[in-house]
Amino acid sequence: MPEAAVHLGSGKVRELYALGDDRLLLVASDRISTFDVILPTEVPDKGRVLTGLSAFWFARTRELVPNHLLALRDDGRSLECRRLEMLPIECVVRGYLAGSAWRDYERTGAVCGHRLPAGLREAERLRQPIVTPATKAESGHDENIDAAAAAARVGRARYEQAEAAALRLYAFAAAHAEARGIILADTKFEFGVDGEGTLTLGDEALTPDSSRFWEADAYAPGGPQASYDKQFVRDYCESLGWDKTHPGPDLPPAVVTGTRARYVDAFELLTGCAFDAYLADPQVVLR
Ligand code: Q0N
Repeated sequence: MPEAAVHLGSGKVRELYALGDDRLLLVASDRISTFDVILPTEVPDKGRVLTGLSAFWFARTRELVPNHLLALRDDGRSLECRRLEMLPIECVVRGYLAGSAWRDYERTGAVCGHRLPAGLREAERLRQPIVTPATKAESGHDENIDAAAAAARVGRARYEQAEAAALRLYAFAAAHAEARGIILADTKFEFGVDGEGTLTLGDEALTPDSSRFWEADAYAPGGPQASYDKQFVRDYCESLGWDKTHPGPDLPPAVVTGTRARYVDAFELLTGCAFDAYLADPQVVLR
């Protein structure tokens, strides 16, 4: 008899279940957040797009960095994973100066201890990608920390190993995306350690919820960039003058349809698979 999945917790858009003692099930919903608020309207198939993308990247980077993926379920939105001991840090890799990194740079000229050249503009490409660790806040916002603070949390050798793994993953994925017209501006990785002590990539990876994707053709440094996936939602919310506190606004059908189409576009460009083919048989992204 198959063992029951025991619900362990909810993220903003994902659910986590235990499958026995040593496996987990990560289930991605169709919920969408903007300005850190979950909206009342879902985007159909968003969870399948994110799960398919994660599975695609896990399959293609397993020789670069071991990861927790065991199986992609046929519902297209659930990943069976190896249970790890997660490190209490996030590793963000940034190839471009956006978000909190831009704000920190403007204020201090540095990001998480990386001193950057003077005169950079918002969204400018960095000469070398940097790793900017952060603490995982239980509630509220993650806090940027420097490499020394990250090393104090996980040990210096482990941090250096995670930093190097994160840079390898970013270099591979950013080159793949750039060749397909998408800029991978930055992305967040979460690593754990398996029973043998091997550093292992966990969580979701290289999805629009854990990354900034920009359309290469529209890239114009010197200000904020349109988000490949969520820009219709942000523009609509801004047009309402909503104060960005809970609860967020309902989305009109045209915004939902347009946003779903953007997620599907990103999926098809990055994986090279038709999304209909993924719905018919999710395993297509693993081949
Ligand atoms: C784990 N989180 C934070 C689901 C993801 N392979 C693993 N082994 C042990 N623990 C975890 C994983 C993974 N992945 C990761 N929590 C537990 C991210 N969550 C947030 C909620 O949705």
